[in-house]
Amino acid sequence: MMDRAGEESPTHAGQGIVLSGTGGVWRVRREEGSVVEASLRGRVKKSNAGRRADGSLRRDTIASAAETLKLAVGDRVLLEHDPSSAAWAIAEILPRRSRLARRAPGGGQGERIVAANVDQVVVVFAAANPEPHRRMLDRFLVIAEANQLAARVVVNKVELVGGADAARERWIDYERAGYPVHLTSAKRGEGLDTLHGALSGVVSVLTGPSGVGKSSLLNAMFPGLDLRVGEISETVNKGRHTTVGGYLHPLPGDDGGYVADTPGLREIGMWALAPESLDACFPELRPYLPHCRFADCRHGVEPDCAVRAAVDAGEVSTVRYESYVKLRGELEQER
Ligand SMILES: Nc1nc2c(ncn2[C@@H]2O[C@H](COP(=O)(O)OP(=O)(O)OP(=O)(O)O)[C@@H](O)[C@H]2O)c(=O)[nH]1
Ligand SMILES: [Mg+2]
Ligand SMILES: [Zn+2]
Repeated sequence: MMDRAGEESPTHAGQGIVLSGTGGVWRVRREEGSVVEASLRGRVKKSNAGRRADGSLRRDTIASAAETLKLAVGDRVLLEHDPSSAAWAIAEILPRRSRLARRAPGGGQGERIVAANVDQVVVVFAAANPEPHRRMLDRFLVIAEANQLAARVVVNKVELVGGADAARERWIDYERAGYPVHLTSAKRGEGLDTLHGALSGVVSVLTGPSGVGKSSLLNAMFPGLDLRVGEISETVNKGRHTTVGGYLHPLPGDDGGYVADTPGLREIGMWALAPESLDACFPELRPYLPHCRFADCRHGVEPDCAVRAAVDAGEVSTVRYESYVKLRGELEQER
């Protein structure tokens, strides 16, 4: 496009989805499938850079540096292309339909957005090597619930504990709580068809501790992704993550399917989740909540607690209930 001075000006170049980036250059997948590197238009590095000499605000600084940090993988953006410099720019971030956020590392206040426009969270653990950590699984599920995202559980490496049937009983609490549970072996190629089906056509965040086989599962289901797989002895013992940074992968041969393979999240905070909101983050407790004697029941020592009664009657898993009590205590301490 030519403007009056005969110079080419940036043209609108459709929508894209952010695949990766760290604040400077973002890799954006355009609608027809090509991937371009784009900068956020008008990104300002200094706080006073947004004003002209006469003091008026420059239009191109609407996106401030702080907003830049909020751009996340999965964001849908409007692109511009400058034909003279061949540069791509992100002109606008489209409204998000959902997001997965967690607290910033190091216990800071700022929330960190792991991914935007997410349909579901897939929490991956290993049946063994590394040993599964149930309390950590419960935390991942609470984070999904607190973000109002559907969640499913994958238990990988089942061949190490005698196969899927032998492993199933240990995870029955999660099925009873309403979460789909996939028992898989990336190594043996077991349970992958159903999981593949669950990932098709939607945006998923795959998360879980380091070394459980997240990248291995994705490689096994989607040949062509070629994700890096780490040696367990290295990654687990030294605490190094094989997967670096968040990255959204378009699923090969699957139109509309994306998976964010996030590095094993070490610090999983609850980002100031109000203690009373924890109730609703345990789906199996929901039917009992209206029946406690006190509306603000903490389901601990209170009399006539319907939740405790359900635990005593074997209707709610004792282990999950204990997780609830522990997390509730932590949230109340943070307050
Ligand atoms: N026995 C067995 N080993 C597996 C299986 N899946 C993966 N592994 C091994 O587990 C180790 C870790 O696998 P990765 O796929 O790198 O694990 P990850 O979850 O992506 O780890 P991070 O990227 O560090 O978060 C590798 O040595 C894999 O070969 C499985 O089904 N059975
Ligand atoms: Mg990985
Ligand atoms: Zn109660």
